[in-house]
Amino acid sequence: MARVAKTRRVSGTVAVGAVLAVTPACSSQQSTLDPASDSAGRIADLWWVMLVGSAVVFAVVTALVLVAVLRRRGAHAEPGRASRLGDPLIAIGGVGIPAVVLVSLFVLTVRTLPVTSAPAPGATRLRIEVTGRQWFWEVRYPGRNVVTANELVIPVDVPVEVRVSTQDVIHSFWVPRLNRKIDLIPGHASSVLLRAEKPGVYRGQCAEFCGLQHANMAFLVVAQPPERFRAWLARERRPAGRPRTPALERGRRVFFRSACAGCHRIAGTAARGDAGPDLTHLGARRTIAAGTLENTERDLRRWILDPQRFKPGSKMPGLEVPGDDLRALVAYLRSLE
Ligand code: HEC
Ligand SMILES: [Cu+2]
Repeated sequence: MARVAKTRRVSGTVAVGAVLAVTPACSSQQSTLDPASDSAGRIADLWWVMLVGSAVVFAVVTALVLVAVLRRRGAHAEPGRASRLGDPLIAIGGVGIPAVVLVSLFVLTVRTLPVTSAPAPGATRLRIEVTGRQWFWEVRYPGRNVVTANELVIPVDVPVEVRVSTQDVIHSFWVPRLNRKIDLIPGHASSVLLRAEKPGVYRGQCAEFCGLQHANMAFLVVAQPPERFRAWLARERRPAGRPRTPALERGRRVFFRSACAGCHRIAGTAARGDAGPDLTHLGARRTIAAGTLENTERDLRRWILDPQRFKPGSKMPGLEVPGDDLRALVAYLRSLE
């Protein structure tokens, strides 16, 4: 007896453990099941309705199959008897119920669509322009002279229009906790609405295969209280200042000597390259290379020496920068806040 009880308790613990192990995955930085906006909430609701509905349909069909198998056992079926459309069971189960299910899903979907669709032009006070590139996201705040990459900072509880376009192939902009996906189609601008209900960091991801490094084309949406957002915007508008120490000055010189300036822009300096992300405020970002690495001294060094190791096929070549120069270069980049 005691033994049985113990086994039950153990299997109960295993079941609870399994549920707990799965739950964090549903409340992560990037889960459609942990919505943080009205639009994403409605999408999640629709998903739950579909999940529960399909579970019920699956259970009923399985039960009917079992009944059919068990009832037929031993008896000889009369061929052709049960398959006429006039048979009420066929009419209800094969036509009536599917029609009700499909029409309900259609109505629910059509009612969810408007909540997730783009804002009317001019309906929001803030617009952000995002350009997809193989394999990073260029982010601009038009009229505010702010350019950054792979990180959108937005004010909490304010509707923001994200206008997307692409410079090369098709990409898709998707922040699962905030709204639907929106495709980036060459030669065509589209929009999606973001409105975060609470401050936080929401991870996004390219959701349309766009080449070798598609999987390493992530980004973050950082939602902040309005006054912090305004302070961020004010900092981002400022061009880079002059290096404050000789070590940083050395880093700046290494930057210009090592071909970096040909591909990267640092506002306030002669670096006006456009092949890679704008580095004017690199130090203020959380990640580098579209979420592939942390924005730390160690990862910056590893990235500059061998980008191809982390993102094979990336448009940034590996560059040989000797140890001391590299240290100065990384310190200079980190000072760009
Ligand atoms: C041929 C063009 C090219 C050159 C030269 C180049 N880069 Fe890059 N760089 C890129 C591209 C493209 C990316 C984006 C890679 C990606 O995420 O796929 C990038 C990304 C970066 C990033 C990450 C930025 C971010 O916000 O994600 C840093 C930092 C960087 N480069 C620094 C440098 C430095 C320092 C040098 C010079 C030693 C340099 N780059 C030279 C093209 C270049
Ligand atoms: Cu992609």
